[in-house]
Amino acid sequence: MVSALLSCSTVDRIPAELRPLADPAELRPRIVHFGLGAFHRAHQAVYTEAAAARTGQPWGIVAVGPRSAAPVEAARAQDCLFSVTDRVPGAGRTRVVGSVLDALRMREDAARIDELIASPQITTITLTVTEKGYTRDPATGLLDTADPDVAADLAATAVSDPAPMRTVAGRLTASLAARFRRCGAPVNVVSCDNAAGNGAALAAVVRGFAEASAWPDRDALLDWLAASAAFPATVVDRIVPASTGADRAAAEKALGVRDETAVAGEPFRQWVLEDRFAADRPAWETDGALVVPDAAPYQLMKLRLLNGSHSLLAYLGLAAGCGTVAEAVAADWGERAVRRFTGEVTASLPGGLDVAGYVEDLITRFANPAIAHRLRQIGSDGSLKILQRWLGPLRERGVTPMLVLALAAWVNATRPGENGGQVFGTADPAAVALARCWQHPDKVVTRLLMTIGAADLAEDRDLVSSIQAHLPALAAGRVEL
Ligand code: CS2
Repeated sequence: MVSALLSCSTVDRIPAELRPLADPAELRPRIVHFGLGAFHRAHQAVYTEAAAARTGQPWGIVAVGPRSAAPVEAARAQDCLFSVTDRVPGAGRTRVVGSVLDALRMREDAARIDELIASPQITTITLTVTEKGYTRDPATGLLDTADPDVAADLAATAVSDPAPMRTVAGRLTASLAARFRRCGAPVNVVSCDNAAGNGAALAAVVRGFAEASAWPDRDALLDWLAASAAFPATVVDRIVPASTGADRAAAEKALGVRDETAVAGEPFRQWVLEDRFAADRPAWETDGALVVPDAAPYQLMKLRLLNGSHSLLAYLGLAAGCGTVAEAVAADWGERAVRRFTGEVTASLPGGLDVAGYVEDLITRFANPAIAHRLRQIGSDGSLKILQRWLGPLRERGVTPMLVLALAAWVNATRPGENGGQVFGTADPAAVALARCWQHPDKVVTRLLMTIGAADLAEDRDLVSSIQAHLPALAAGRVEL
């Protein structure tokens, strides 16, 4: 028999202790979130629900799906209720989260998003749109006005009744402009993506869009943004692989109702936020978030150690035929690779951090056998991720052996595969340009580095030849440390 779908009308069928901490009927839309993925559900939605339950304040989220309709429709079919399972070896704990109140499509529901963001009842906007969602020029880190979608959105600002925006930069800035015009109330705009200086990066993208827009009031808008919109830096951390049928089946077993939007992740979670807010926000710290004067040391540690090692394991592991992070870290080279890599990268981190403890925890987290985190997922969008994860330490502290091996492993994974894709099935917004670099195998390293906006490194002959030297072994599936 097919069980009923999780929704407000079936939630009382699930065991009482697995029901939402805060009753969605008591919550109000006060946050707009861009990016309706598994990570948001298992991270900010969990913290926000706990903060609402602990303080009695009605913090609810309206989540916006920037691209495909499917996640939005799946969420709405369940009144946006979803379950989160904490995965530990041999056990798991599932419960339903009720902080997401509605889900909208960025293009089709543009008017509603505008209306929400323009209203003073929304005080906070959060984002998990991944690196590519920022539409930045990799070489400058600023808004890529040459991107065809950004250019189309900018052109739309000249029209009095603009077509719905295609990019998050366009929608967010246009909705902030509506807020400025209609109520002018201060607002927090909180990037929750993996990038160094993510708050400042997002602020630059929004300002860049406003500056390049055709809005007659853009100068006043820029002044308002500077005075009334806060863009704190944050560090978000929780390993949450893309959900699978097995995750949904496990959720159904625990709940007794079907949850097509179930997510599962490791029990560990962390959220560090720079204490830079212009308006009300949930008391996320009641659920363990850290609100600190300077998030940069935490950001660098997480990006360079955790995400840096993740990408390293992804490209080495894919070359060696591994499927998941747990498999890669268990390979005879896996743990050694993480230890050497983090050992080298530590020199690029600020002092006073417990790096040794962090690395030990990292190895345990990566090895969690209850989490099947696909290397193909982590290896996707590498042209953007490695800029954040590897190139900072390389530029600041110089070339080290593991950074060279890491880059070689990424180069190896950009090889064109069958059906126009990449050889290991990873996806990348620059896949076509990366594949083109392989038309000249003797120059491939230089061309790839140029393509990702790292012209300075492409000119470093020693670096290029050291990377090149690793390629035959990697192409043959050997990881040589
Ligand atoms: C991963 C991250 O997919 C990836 O590139 O490195 O999603 C990672 O799992 C999270 O940042 C952990 O907090």
